[in-house]
Amino acid sequence: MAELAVVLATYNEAENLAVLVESLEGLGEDLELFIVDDNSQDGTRAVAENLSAKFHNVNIINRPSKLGLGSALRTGLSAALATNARYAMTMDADCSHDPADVPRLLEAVRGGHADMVQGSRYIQGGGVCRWSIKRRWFSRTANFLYHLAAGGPHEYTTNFRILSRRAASVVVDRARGCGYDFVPESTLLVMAAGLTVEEVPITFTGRLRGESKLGMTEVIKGVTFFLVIALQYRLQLGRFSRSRSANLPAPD
Ligand SMILES: Nc1nc2c(ncn2[C@@H]2O[C@H](COP(=O)(O)OP(=O)(O)O)[C@@H](O)[C@H]2O)c(=O)[nH]1
Ligand SMILES: [Mg+2]
Repeated sequence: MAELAVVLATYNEAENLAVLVESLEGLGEDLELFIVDDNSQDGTRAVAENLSAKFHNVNIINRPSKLGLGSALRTGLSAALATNARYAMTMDADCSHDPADVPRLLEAVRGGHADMVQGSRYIQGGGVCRWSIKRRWFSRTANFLYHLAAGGPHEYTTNFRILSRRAASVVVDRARGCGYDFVPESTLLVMAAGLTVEEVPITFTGRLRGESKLGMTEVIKGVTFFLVIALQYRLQLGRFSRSRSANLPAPD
């Protein structure tokens, strides 16, 4: 059983995946990797198979079609929980998240003060590179609205995070979002379950190669969906958190 199960959702990441996996393997941490690929058309699957042949801890979950980032992360987190790994991590597979930051996130979660430790761009010491002004503006505005609506952390849209087993179970059991909306929703679910979220500053470097799959429809859908569940969360916090937290698995 590895200490940390890493979930990498991939859709057309053939040019980025090997760079990322080689860096993760070079960290010297105790990892088990799960690549969840949605029938990418650019040869990602072949890259993943080569990596799996090279590294015994690389597992591949092939899905028939593009079912959405959230759906892929949920599938990967379920597989991570099934391994009995102590923690589960998600990160983008396009090299936007620096593997060199993983030990800092891991150190923070090992400290035991939080059930979810996330790499945040929008706290002191964090930042963003290689992003257009427009993309920065969207991201900042969405996070400002999310923070205003739900309180909690300064960032809700980071997919670079480590979850304890009980936080991962909460997310797998309760999240409804299948696309990018899954990311802020899961932060909210972890908070609603009465679990603590800690933020560690990261510099987000933007994708190495290829195109972003985040479209405007996803952005609008994501913001609307979040604001609705944030309101629900605000209105029903007591009921929502207490009735559900009774079913939580025991702490690690
Ligand atoms: N399996 C799977 N992965 C996805 C899907 N959509 C996005 N991804 C992956 O999710 C991560 C973030 O996507 P990206 O396009 O970089 O979004 P951005 O960073 O917000 O621009 C990348 O690793 C993508 O390959 C999907 O429908 N299925
Ligand atoms: Mg990206």
